[in-house]
Amino acid sequence: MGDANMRAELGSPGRRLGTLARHLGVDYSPASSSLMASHNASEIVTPSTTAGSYGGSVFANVVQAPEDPILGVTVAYNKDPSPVKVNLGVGAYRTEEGKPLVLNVVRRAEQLLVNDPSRVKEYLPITGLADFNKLSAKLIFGADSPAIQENRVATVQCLSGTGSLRVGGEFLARHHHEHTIYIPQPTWGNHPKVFTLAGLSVKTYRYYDPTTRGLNFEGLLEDLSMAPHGAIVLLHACAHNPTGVDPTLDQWEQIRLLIRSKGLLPFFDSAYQGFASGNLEADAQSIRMFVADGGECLTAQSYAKNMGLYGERVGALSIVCKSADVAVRVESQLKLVIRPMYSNPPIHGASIVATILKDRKMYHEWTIELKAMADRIIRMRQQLFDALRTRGTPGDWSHIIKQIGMFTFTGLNREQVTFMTKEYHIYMTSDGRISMAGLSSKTVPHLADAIHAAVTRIK
Ligand code: KET
Repeated sequence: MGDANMRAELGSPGRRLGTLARHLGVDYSPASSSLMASHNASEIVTPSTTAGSYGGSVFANVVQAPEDPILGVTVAYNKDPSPVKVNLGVGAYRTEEGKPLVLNVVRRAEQLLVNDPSRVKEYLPITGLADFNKLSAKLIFGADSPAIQENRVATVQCLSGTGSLRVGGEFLARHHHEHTIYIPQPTWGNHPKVFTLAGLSVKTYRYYDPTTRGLNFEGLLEDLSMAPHGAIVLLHACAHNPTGVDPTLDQWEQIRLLIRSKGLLPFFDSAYQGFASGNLEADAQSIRMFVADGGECLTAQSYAKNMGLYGERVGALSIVCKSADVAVRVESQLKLVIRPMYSNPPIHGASIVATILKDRKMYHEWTIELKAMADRIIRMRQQLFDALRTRGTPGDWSHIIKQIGMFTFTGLNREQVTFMTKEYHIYMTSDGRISMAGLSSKTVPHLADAIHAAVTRIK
């Protein structure tokens, strides 16, 4: 392929930056040397002039980028010397003692792996560990899924949920006729960045209604019904982040009918399977409804939360196709996306997952540990709700017990959050989201005091 063709195929970096800048509402012109950044767009796109003169660094004009809105909360937390500090920013599970948890079944799988002398450190294929891919598809689509039986699913191991979304986004930018992706408003903060840099054009659909603290179902249907034919729709499979608000099964069915009748392409982000209800099958229901109708969809799976494999970066992208021969060709193109990006994925985490998923006893043990994590989060919801009621904190806090998954979208505003961090050393994202998984019975009273003070002192 000639250089010009290659550029045309990939889309120029300038065009991608331009698209990202437009999406984020900044004035970017590749001809000029600076980017007039508003809010936080500069963190990813700011090109800067280089010093170029002898002695000075060629990077002298590189500007300091802001911290990530979610991972930056942990950076600030780590710098705080206070003994009462609590990190409710990142969605990472903690025990009642406030410690990170490695599941027993994960430890056991790792022991088996290190004790097996036949295991080597060779490169995996570009698509990753074959066993892992098959088992991941089964986990999300169901063991008896016709799509799997008919070999219509192309699955590739990727770098956790984020990497799966990015590879899927890049594949769509190259091979799908419609480059617009609709994401919910609000959504996980990394979604717009991942998809814009993948070469897609990001638009939003209404999702959350702050007045009811529930789903804006009318708005959602209206916005998706206006989307152009073929547009991609990003859906959170369960435990919507940050709102904790999921459609009911009836509402999912209506969303499915609309998506299929308009010829839209669903792209599921499944980062919390098992974390919403404690049940892996129930949390995959939305996706399975779409696969059951024989239509196409994409799914990005993460094992960060449900197996506690955060730093191992284990995930999978599955593309459900109409026929086996399409799936073979799709997989061949996914390899062309992955090879120049990171060549092939890491072996360790995927081997842990495959070991657990293929052994009936270990699988069972995992479901029990997973349920225990989900149940502890649900207990934290009840305890926080009770603590606010006891304090007579003004407002209706029932959404704390109604919302689903790792997070509570509290409704606290930016000033109240800043106050809680400054006065109570409670770290959370500025949109008022708290990670219930970071809370324990010991820290609930402290958080309730902070919320009470914030809402009574700051309107
Ligand atoms: N999708 C959603 C909806 C999501 O919340 C996360 C992570 C991911 C994908 C990516 O996870 P990965 O570790 O790449 O498998 N969310 C938490 C962590 C983060 O922001 O990276 C969070 O929202 O706190």
